[in-house]
Amino acid sequence: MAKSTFEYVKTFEINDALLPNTWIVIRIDGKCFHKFAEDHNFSKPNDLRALKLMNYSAFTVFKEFDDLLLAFGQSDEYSFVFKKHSTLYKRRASKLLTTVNSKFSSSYVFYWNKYFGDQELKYPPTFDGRVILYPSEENLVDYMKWRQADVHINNLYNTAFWNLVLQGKLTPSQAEKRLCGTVSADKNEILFKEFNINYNNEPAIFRRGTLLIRKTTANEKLGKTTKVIVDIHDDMLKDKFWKEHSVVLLDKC
Ligand code: DGT
Ligand code: MG
Ligand code: MG
Ligand code: MG
Ligand code: MG
Repeated sequence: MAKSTFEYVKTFEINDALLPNTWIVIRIDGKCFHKFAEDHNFSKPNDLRALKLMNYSAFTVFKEFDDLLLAFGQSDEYSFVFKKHSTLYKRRASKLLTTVNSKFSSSYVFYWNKYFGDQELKYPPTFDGRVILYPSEENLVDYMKWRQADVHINNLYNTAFWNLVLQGKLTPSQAEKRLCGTVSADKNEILFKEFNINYNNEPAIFRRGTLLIRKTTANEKLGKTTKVIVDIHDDMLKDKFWKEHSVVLLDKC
């Protein structure tokens, strides 16, 4: 077909192909989820329905793209890591980011009722997104550790804070003052001494977030191996974890 005289406008499009040979991380995060959580009666400090909906939405994304190595979620955010040699969408940043975000966001709405039952979804949620490239294994592992350390810091604080408010009957500002300047050990002690809570016994999904990976399992009936997506809540801050999982997680196979 002959080109139209208008077609030159296509040359205005920017080439946003990402650097080859680097791990592509896409992180999405709920917009104003402080308010969204209030508006939808999320329980405090953690709402299991909300976490499970995030995980299922991420699973929906993970299932769609074989080039996804792993995904990690906590609170209102999810990180998706593509294999370093992925050529999906010619590594175009906007195409990757918008497709992942769109699939995740629509899944969050589509599966809302599956997890929230009678709790009405009052308005469409928004997620922002960004793309980050990591050139070395060390950088990628540190990224994962950074996000998991964030879960730990926030969850320990929030668990102490909401126990002080809900069980301890402090006002939010009194609880804030009480926790001001405390280190992890202090918060653990408050939880243990005042509320009889051993923080280490809190559910791992709250303390560590959720990691989605592909696990190879032997299917004896079919006589072959199949890959299934599993969610785990392991401690990624320990180097042992990376030694055990490096083949799968860093795509060394
Ligand atoms: P942003 O991301 O800058 O638009 O603002 P936010 O408000 O989304 O802030 P962000 O992403 O730093 O923090 C996540 C918020 O989501 C946090 O303020 C509390 C809320 N949130 C997430 N998960 C839960 C939950 O399970 N229960 C409750 N009550 N709130 C949650
Ligand atoms: Mg934010
Ligand atoms: Mg947010
Ligand atoms: Mg967030
Ligand atoms: Mg099209």
